Amino acid sequence: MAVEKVDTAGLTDQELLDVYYKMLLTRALSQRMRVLQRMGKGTFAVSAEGHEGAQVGSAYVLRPGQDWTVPYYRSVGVAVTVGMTARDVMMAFFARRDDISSGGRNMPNHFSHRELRIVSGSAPVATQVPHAVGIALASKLRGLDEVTFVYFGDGATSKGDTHEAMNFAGVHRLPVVFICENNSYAISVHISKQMAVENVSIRAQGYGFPGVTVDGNDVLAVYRAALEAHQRARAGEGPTFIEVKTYRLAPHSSDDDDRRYRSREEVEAWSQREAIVRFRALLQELGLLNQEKEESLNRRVAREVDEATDYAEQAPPPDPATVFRHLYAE
Ligand SMILES: Cc1ncc(C[n+]2csc(CCOP(=O)(O)OP(=O)(O)O)c2C)c(N)n1
Repeated sequence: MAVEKVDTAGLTDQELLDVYYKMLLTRALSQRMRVLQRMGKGTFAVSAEGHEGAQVGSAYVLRPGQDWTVPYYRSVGVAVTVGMTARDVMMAFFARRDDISSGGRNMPNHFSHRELRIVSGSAPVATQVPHAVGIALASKLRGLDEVTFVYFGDGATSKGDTHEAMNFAGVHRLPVVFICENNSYAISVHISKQMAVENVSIRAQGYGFPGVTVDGNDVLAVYRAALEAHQRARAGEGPTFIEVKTYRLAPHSSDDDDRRYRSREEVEAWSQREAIVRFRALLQELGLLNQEKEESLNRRVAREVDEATDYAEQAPPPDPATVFRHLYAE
């Protein structure tokens, strides 16, 4: 039965289902890469499991090809929301010649796409944050209607890069939105050892712009906060810092064993209230999702991930003769 009073943040029924589909695709791609890495078919995997609400909810605001997206290694959901395909993600995972992000040169999950204006980060944590601010400065100097969204984790806020970038963005009132996916851990280091504040968003005050904290497991709350920040940036009102509180359900990466520092009870408790579970319940309540629709969405996602995996697995690797390309002048 349809429910009238739920605030769906102005999204149409079709858009709500599209958000859900992108969350499912993010989950399935993340899981597949983890499994493939364990099978020895890939070098490294970073999962977005648990971060789907934070990533899809915020990136859904972006205008692909117009706004700039500066993701980090966990941003599978950001990449697919802005328009990268399952195939694009898998081609990078298998480090293939025709990988759109780097031609198989960079690590997996260093998303990059020229037409979609997704800008690759480097592996050192937080280096993408000043890059994003530089892009926003260029947009402002050119008088263009462009907004930059930059993504990073709570651990990245301990880096000087983040503070310098936020300060510069505040001084120049740049059209940039800082999105911090706070999952309480920087690999094994708990947030209580990173900061003495309850909400990292409070730090935005020190740089002269608003900081908000939202529940990252409520995808529509994230969308609303991102929309407001996007509108502020477009109106010339400067940056916003959005802290999205969430939890990663998988280890930090394929090189991590999270059983060493998190209890299974903690992981289980968060998995009960994670964004996909909550959004599914809401869509059911709204009468938009029944068992049949859910199964058909799951089949679509599985097909896409299977097809992308097969395609990328069979695609050729880069030609070894090009190994020095982009490193030295040729
Ligand atoms: C400068 C630097 N130091 C350390 C690392 C190793 N490293 C990679 S990710 C990471 C943790 C980052 O945690 P956070 O920013 O909270 O993001 P999360 O992975 O939890 O989403 C660390 C220490 C690195 N890549 N760069």
